[in-house]
Amino acid sequence: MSKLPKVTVVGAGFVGATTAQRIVEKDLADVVLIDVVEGLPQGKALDMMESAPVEGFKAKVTGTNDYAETKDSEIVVITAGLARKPGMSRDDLLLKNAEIVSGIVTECAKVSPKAVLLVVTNPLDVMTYLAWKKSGFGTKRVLGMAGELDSARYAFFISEEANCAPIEVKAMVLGGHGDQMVPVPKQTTVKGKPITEFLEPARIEAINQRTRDGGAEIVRYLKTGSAFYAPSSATVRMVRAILENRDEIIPSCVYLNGEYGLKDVYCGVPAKLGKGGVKEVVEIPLSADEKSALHASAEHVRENCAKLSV
Ligand code: TXD
Repeated sequence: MSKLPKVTVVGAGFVGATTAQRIVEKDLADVVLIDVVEGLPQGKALDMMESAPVEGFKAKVTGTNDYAETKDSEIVVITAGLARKPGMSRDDLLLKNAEIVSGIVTECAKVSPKAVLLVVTNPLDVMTYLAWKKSGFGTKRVLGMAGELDSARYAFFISEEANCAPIEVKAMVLGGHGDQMVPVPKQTTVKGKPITEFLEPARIEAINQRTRDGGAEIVRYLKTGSAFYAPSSATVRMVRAILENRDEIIPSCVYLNGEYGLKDVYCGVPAKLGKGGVKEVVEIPLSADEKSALHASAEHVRENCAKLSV
């Protein structure tokens, strides 16, 4: 049997476990699923393995609470963290998740010094910046997942409006993963045709707003948790692009060093992903409004980063 690459998924909650499941079902890698809660990753991993005879995948998933087992991972996906609870401020979440992510990155960098870190935990852009700082890794090897999810949501809403298959839509959402994300209609097409050529501006703006509220719409339904099917799909697309050196251009949270006029901040823009993580930050033409919205979104990320002592 050929040897599969090794991917660690930290956090065996909804996003982490579903990410692990998608990776093994596609035979992309052997997965180590790790969590602080004893028994949780072990139980979920065993349950997934018991689906292998039915699903027919060959990849292995193992559950653990010990970072030694994550040694020499090619990619570490970080999904661990708290969701906001009643009475908690955003700053509480920021500080608590920063503590969790810091500890995880320190452990992972020790045992997998060559890994690519793919951050999923919220607040996404700030946690990605923190992971970069804590890891001591180069910027190309630390990135975050959000833009691909936001773009997938945008694409789905447009497919409903245009009455076409979701896969026929190519959508683009930039900026931080928050209320200030920036959908880019001119770069969003149905069967190659920009949506600006056949949808009314008011309809486009309504869909843009639904996209910005996409996460909240799911939370309103679920009440006790947030989205995980589409987030895990988006994460696994990035994992696959990196593992298979696909050079795919995927909206990703990456370090900006002058691109789009932004410096020393992590923010969502299209990036070419392949072996080693980010191969290139791709600059696409933006209108003046889109550019200033991107800057405002990045400024919000920067303000939150300043609240952390990194
Ligand atoms: O677009 C995006 N980036 C996102 C981000 C889309 C969806 C969800 N997004 C965020 O991912 C969400 O706001 C959370 O911050 C994370 C994880 O969401 P999930 O829905 O998976 O949360 P769960 O089900 O509560 O799982 C979190 C797990 C849980 O099992 C904890 O025990 C574990 O994280 N946890 C830890 N594992 C390892 N180490 C430490 N320190 C730790 N602390 C908690």
